[in-house]
Amino acid sequence: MITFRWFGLRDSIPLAYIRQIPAVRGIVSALFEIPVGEAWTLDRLARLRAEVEDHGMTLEVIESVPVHEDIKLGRPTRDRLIDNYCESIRNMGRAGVRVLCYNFMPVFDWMRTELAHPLVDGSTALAYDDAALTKVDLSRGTADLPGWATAYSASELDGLLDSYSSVDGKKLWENLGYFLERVVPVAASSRVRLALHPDDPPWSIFGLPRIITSGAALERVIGIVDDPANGITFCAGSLAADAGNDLVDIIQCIGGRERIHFAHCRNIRRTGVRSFEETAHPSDHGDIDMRAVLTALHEAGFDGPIRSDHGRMIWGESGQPGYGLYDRALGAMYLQGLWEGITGE
Ligand code: DNO
Repeated sequence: MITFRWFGLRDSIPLAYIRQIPAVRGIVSALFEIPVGEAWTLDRLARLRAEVEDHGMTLEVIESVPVHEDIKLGRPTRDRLIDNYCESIRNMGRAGVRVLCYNFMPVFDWMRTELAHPLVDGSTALAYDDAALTKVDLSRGTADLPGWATAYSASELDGLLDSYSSVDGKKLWENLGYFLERVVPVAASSRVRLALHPDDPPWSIFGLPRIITSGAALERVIGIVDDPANGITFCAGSLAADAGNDLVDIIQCIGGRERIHFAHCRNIRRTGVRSFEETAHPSDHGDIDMRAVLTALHEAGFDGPIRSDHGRMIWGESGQPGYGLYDRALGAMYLQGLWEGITGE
């Protein structure tokens, strides 16, 4: 099913507009107002679901319940925070929302160095260049980071980065394992499928460890707790930023074991080593063969939610970087057309 991300009532794009994109029937959303670490209540989740259903669509995915840094750092407070996470999962199950997309990236979620990078057709898109990232000054906290959603002051950021000096990749894997061993059984009994999002971009930034960067890493994740509830989000654009990642191969391996629970399908063009620009969704605009991706997903038995991902800014639109209406709607239609051609549905 083709889905669309909606940032709740604070989103400048109303559900009524999303409903008018012919392909889209499912919504991907979250409770953005709940502080990280607190449990999500059934009441709030049920209200979100009702809001979506009132507009003739279904709430297919929660993206994301953020994982508190203390869990990633393995601090003693993690047990209480994991209990809260489990409570959010139980309430998702009770509210009838079946897929939870989350990530395990230290401090920063997705990262770009440009939010309005000009493309040849006159549109703008998000872009990343490792050389530019090394020039970003973190002494003012996150103030100089383009589009970064979670604001940290200089001292908060300093403290966090400092705490990670004792957490390398190995430790981060251990902490992920500790988390999964506790949340997966709860997800399984709540009939919620966990879908870990790969790191974006899939390499270390600012000296912080990043571990969910390749097919091998995703395979390792699903092996930590061998349960269908322990799955992944297949994010084409994130994984493709590293030319070493063979998307079809990854889908065949993870999808063949029925562990892909959600798919983000956007395109990118690699502009150098550790450097890329986001493009329009169709295959001939970037480095990703989208038909091959969707064919592999279908052949692996995937029939879960798919969403168009970051869109360019086109037709004079301004809005949240990557999350305007127009280009994501074009992407949704393209994905639906490909999917129909491949599956007949
Ligand atoms: C970026 C998104 C990510 C994603 C999280 C999942 O646009 O794909 O921010 O939502 O990493 O937890």
